[in-house]
Parts: sequence; structure tokens; C-alpha cells
Amino acid sequence: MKHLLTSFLAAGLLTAPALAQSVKRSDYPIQAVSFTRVKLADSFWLPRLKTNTDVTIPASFQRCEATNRVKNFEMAAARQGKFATIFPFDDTDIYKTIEGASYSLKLYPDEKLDQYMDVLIGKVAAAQEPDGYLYTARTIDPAHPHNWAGKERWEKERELSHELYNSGHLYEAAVAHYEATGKKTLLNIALKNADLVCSVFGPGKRAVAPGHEIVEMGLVKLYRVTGKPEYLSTARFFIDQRGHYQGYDPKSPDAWRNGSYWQDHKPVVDQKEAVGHAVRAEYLYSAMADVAALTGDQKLLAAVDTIWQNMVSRKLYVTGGTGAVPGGERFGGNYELPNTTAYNETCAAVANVYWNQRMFLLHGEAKYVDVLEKVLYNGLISGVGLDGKTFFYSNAMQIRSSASFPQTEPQRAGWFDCSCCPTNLARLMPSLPGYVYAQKGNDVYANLFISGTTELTVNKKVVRITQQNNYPWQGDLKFTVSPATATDFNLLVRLPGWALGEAVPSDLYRFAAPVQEQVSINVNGKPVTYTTRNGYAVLARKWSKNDVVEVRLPMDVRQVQAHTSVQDNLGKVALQRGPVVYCAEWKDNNGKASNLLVPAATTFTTRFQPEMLNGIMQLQATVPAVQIDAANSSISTTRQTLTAIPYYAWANRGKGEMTVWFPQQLTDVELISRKAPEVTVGK
Ligand code: FUB
Ligand code: ZN
Repeated sequence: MKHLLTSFLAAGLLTAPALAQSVKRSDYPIQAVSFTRVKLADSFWLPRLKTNTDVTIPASFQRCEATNRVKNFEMAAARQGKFATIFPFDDTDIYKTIEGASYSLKLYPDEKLDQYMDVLIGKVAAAQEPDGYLYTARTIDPAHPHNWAGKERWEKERELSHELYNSGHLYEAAVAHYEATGKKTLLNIALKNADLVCSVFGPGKRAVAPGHEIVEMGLVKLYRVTGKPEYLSTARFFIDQRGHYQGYDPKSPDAWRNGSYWQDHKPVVDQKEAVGHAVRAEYLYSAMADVAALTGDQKLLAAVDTIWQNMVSRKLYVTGGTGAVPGGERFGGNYELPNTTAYNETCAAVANVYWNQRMFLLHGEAKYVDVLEKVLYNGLISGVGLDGKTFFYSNAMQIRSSASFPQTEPQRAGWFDCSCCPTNLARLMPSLPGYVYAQKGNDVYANLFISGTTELTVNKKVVRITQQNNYPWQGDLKFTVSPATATDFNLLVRLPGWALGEAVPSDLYRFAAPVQEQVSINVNGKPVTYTTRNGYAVLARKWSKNDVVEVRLPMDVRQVQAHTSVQDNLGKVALQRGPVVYCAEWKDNNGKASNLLVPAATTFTTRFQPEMLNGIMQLQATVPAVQIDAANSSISTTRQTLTAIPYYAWANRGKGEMTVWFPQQLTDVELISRKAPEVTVGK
């Protein structure tokens, strides 16, 4: 950091007061162990990260080229041409892919990719205006900016221009690129832009509640790298601008169209519910956590705690998805979690990971990582096909073949006009090593059970921790702890809520039956008793070279029930094993999924299928299935094998029915007489 600050000073990018004030600051009480210090060797995640590197990132860059996103930068550099894509935020697909590629270089060094990014960053630099402004939708032809952008800079930031959104993604990418490569090329572009933003916005200057949050998180990242206080104060300023929206009427049926869509209906410190556009919201809540940590602002902290509680107890899908409502891509009301119309934008899953990680770093409670893990293994990776190049923008909870049900996306696509989700996945996936461990002094947190190795410094000694497991398919976890020389510290192993009988850290979902088996922990082959703290097993001892910790988590198949206020799930159960939530898909269930019942007494067998869907633990049970004989207008129930697959793996074998929630019994039949199913089963 010292070296970096010196070179910023030399480059005139940091001022002396910035340096002085950067020396002492408060921060998250817990620090994540950086992605640069964790090497994965995991049979579940590593192939996915490899696919992200080999397929998703090249496909994203290629699509950025093919769809003229790169050309926009070239035209901006030449100050001539016509903006050649649809949305003014299309620049961010390049930034997000650079961010993902940067993380990925740490996992898989690749000189060609590094050089390609250098060229691309050169194009970004050329598109930047002399004062730091960077927004191709205006710079290409300032007399005719994008019609979402307004005649003057920032004029429509509050609504749709996304000028600050573009900046935020630029900052995030720049920090990742700097951390991964040590190069300052993109960082210097970002700092120049951030300096402009800080000179334009702030007390006594221009004020705006950014139309799409993320600039706040991005500024915080720049603050962390440089220590420049203006970046933090401007992030805080933007957060404080919310709540000045005129005309908010919570009673209007169209209320979402006014301030709450932008989380602008009340000052953030008075907000209590997760509302509005889900991606915007969760980026805001992430930034609130950042700023609360860095400033010690207790009101901000209390507000983000309350909002998180609302999300986790009223607005979270069992798969970890958020943002139930398609109109406005937003959170619904409390318990509004419909299945067939579930929106669950993939970007919202990405944002929810960011938010929960920050909540953990604030409070050190396992419940936040429980939610993060739920999102990771379910509603996040459902967004990308096993091929790494087909995606879901929204993540359905049920696909029906009947024309009488409105549908969200039943099939993956390669790219979208608005292609925020693929590139958001491209950046989140390779950053995964940064979520596995965290540290606070002598407390070392093992949050995710992902095989691999890290090296930390505890008590001024290097400690190597290696995880070897077959998670999420098996619950036997092995940690080898190797300090350079024997040393005392606490290894805090997360005890996942699901392993203790808690489906989520709220009453939104619960397991239908208590867990049968208890978690057990051995150290060097002997059972140990341990204390628990905030959902962690605290293993406090003098650790010596090659000490082995073995944790056994119960992996039985659980039936999950939703709170009775979730209308769509009354009388239904979902299936979960370990952190993985399951679904039934047409392909394994005689072409249907909506006709399957799961009575309370159903017992499941499990079988690992190495050849199926890149290797999955499959669940099977014999259940009643409702059969309709349309020709004779008759209905009957037969016994049939229900085969369930991990939810994340659906829609990789053609299109057809899928369901996450299963009725337990047949209580009623609605008579529908229609033909021509909208979704044809089996393609
Ligand atoms: O507005 C930019 C991105 O486009 C949002 O985050 C997504 O929800 C999509 O609307
Ligand atoms: Zn998206």
C-alpha cells in the first residue's frame, strides 16, 4: 500500500492530505482473506471456474466485440460515429468482463488474455474525456447523446442515464485488475473519473441519488486502495441523498414506479424493508454496510440490519433468489414469492452475495454466510448453463406446460440485449476464492467448504490451512492446519444453519422434520467438545503442524415448508440436501413435473450420477403422480418414481416442465379446458 500511495503521489493522483488521513481508519471488524491468497482445488467449483475462464469470459469479450460494445469505445475515442448498441450502460459489460478476467488471471495465468485486456483498456483510456468523464453514450456525439442521457452530463442521472452506474462498474473492475495484475492502467482511468465525480457531486455542489446504485461500492473500493477520503465521503454523500423523491405514495397501486423503485422514497436510515429494483437495492445495501463499517455510523448500521431482516424473513426464495416481481425487476411485498412468475434476476443473486458477505464482515455471524451459501449453490449458478455460455436472466421457480400459466424464461439464451447478468456472473464466479476464509486477529473463520489451500498470518506466524472434501455432495469435511511453528488461535468453523435444523435464519422456511444426526467434530482423530459463537464451532487450541480437523455434517434429504403466508406454497414442500435445493424436471419424470406429489412420509434415496449434468447427487422416491386423460376427461393418480436434480442444473437438456415446490396431497382440482401448450415438452 505504501508503495502504491507513493506512486499515486508521484502521478499527482493523490494529495498529501489524502495520504495523511488514510493512515488511521475504522473498517470491518473482520477481514476477508483475499482471493489472491486462496488456491482452490475443489471438484465442484474448480470445473465451474475453469468453464468461466475458458468459455464464459471469452464468449463475453467476443460478444462485447460482436455487439458493438467495443466499437462504442472506439467511436468515443474518435469522437465520431453513432452509439451502436441499445442501452447507455452497455459499457459496463466490458468493465464487468475485465473484472472477471482479472480474477481469473489469478486462478489461471494467461498472457494472451492479459495482453488482450491491455489493448481493451487502451481503448477505454482513449474514450475517456480529458477531465475524466467516461460514458460512450455521450462522448461519441455529445450533440446527440443517448436519449436516456439528457443534453447535459448527469442531467438524467436520477432517472435512467446510468452515468454513475457505469462509473461504479469501472471502479470495481479497476480495483480487481490492479489487485490481480499489479497494473495501474485501468485504475488510473478509474481514479481520474472518480476525481471528476467527487469534484461535481458533494455538499455545496451537485446532488443526486444515483439512478442505479453501484458507484457507492465502487468508490469505497477506490478508497480502500488509495486511502483518499473524498472517495468515501462521496460514497456516503450519494447514500445520504436518498429520500428526497417527491410524490411517493405507498398506497398507490403503482407505488413501485415512484421513489421506492430507486430506494428513494425515504432517507436510507428510515428504510425498513427491502424494496424496489432488486439489483439497485442490494448494491445500495452493500454500500450501506461498507460505509457503516468505515465510518462507524450506527444509524446506517441499524437500517441495513433491519432491511436484511426483512429480506431474509419475507422476501427470499428458497433458492436464495430475490426480486420476485417482473414489472420493475423488483422486490414484491412481504411474502410475495410466486413460483410461475418468479423473476429472480441473476444480477440480484450476485448482489445478494455481495450484501451478505458484507453483513458477515460487520457482525461475524454465520447466518449471513448461510444465506450467501444458499445463493451460491442454488439461485446464482442456476443463472449459467453447464456449457458456460447460455444464461438465465430470470430464474423461474416453476415451468408449466399449460397455457394457463404465465411463464418466466423457460430456456437459456446466449446473450441478451440487456446483458447485465452474463457479465455479472463472469465477474462473480472467479472471485469465489475471496469468500472462503476470513480473519479477525486470532480468530480464523472457515466460511465455505471448498477444497483448496490458504496461507494466513496469525500471531505473526504463517499458517497454512488445507480443505479436502467432497462438498456439497458429502458432509465429511477435512481441514489440515499447519502453522510454521505451534501457535494458539481459534479456528471458527461455520455450522451451517441447515445442519442444525434451521432452513433459513428466519421463520420464512422450516424443515418439516427435525434433523436426525448431530454435527460432530474430531481433532486428530478424537472427538472434541467445542463452544459455539454466532453459529460457529470455536476450536481454540495450540495448533501444530498437520493437525487435522474433521467435521461431519448430516446430509439427509430434508423437506422444506414455507411460512403459511406464502400463498403459492401452502401445503407444498421443497427438497434440500446439504446446501443444495432440488427440483424435478420434465426430462427425468415422464415429461412432466407439475403432476408430482410429495406426501409427508416420502423417503428418498440418493445416488451420485457422475455422468449426469456434470456429476450430481440425484434424489429419487416413489410418489403419487396425477394423470389426466384428456380424451376421456378422466383423472387418476398412479405411483411413479420422482427424480429430483439440483435446482441449479435444470434447463440444460431442452425445455419443459420444472418445479421446486411439490404439493403434499391432492386437495382440489381446478378444471381447465385449453389446448396448445405454450411450452412444448421435450423440445
Ligand atoms: O440497469 C442496469 C441493469 O439492467 C440492471 O441492474 C438490471 O436489472 C437491468 O435492468
Ligand atoms: Zn442482470
